[in-house]
Amino acid sequence: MIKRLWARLGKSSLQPTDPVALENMPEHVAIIMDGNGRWAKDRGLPRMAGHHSGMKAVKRITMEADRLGVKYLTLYAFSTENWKRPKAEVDFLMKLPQQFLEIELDELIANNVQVRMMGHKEDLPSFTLSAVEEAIVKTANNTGLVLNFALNYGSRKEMLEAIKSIAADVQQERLTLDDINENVMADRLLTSGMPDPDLLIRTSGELRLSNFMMWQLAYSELWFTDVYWPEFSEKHFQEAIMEYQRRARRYGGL
Ligand code: V0D
Repeated sequence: MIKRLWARLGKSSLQPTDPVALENMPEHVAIIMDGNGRWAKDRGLPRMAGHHSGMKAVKRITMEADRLGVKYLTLYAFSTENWKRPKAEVDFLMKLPQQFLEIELDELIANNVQVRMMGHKEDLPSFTLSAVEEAIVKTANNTGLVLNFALNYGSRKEMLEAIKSIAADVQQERLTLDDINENVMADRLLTSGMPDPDLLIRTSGELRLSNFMMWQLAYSELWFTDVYWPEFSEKHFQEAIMEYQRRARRYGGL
């Protein structure tokens, strides 16, 4: 007997006969949370209102991922390129982790969620980093969903650092050229110890990776929607997962 979770019927293409099959869940879902600024602009609101509304979607999708049994949820919150935005916007964004955690950390703990961060810590303001690190420490012994925030993250930088660390080991004769393989590389990426994403979701209609997890997404299913991130609902998340479950995953084999 196959256990199925029936999606509520809404305005999407979801049909009442389309179930999310709980036995074929993606283990790791990664999301590019795009369209917060555009969502605000369409409503005549400042971009910051879009970012704030996007935070509510983070909460919503985290809870839904947990409920469905997803093990890892990686969210692209701030890229290494986002520093080019106006200073006022960057300043606002850097306050969001603390704001989010003040409101949500207790419930995340109650739900056994593990908060993690992937990115380059050096350039982050100390109040941002300390809020995130406090959440990481407080949830380190939890065993449920891993909620991994990509914060000041860039895939090229991540790969360059991995390559430099391998080169240093070769130079110091701790490794030879023949020792270098995909596992050696994967172990030095910020996702070391995590499985690769099974599914990438990008909202707001852009069809690019934008320097996000380029090594790890090599075999992932990609799912794009025009929906802006602040409007991304549990129903849209289920839709993405159902599409993932429908696709034959062949890993380039036969
Ligand atoms: C703005 C949409 C949660 C994307 C979501 C600093 C853009 C809302 C966090 C967060 C952001 C990060 C780490 C953490 C807890 C929460 C967050 C940023 C932007 C960039 F430990 N939302 N959120 N961080 N936005």
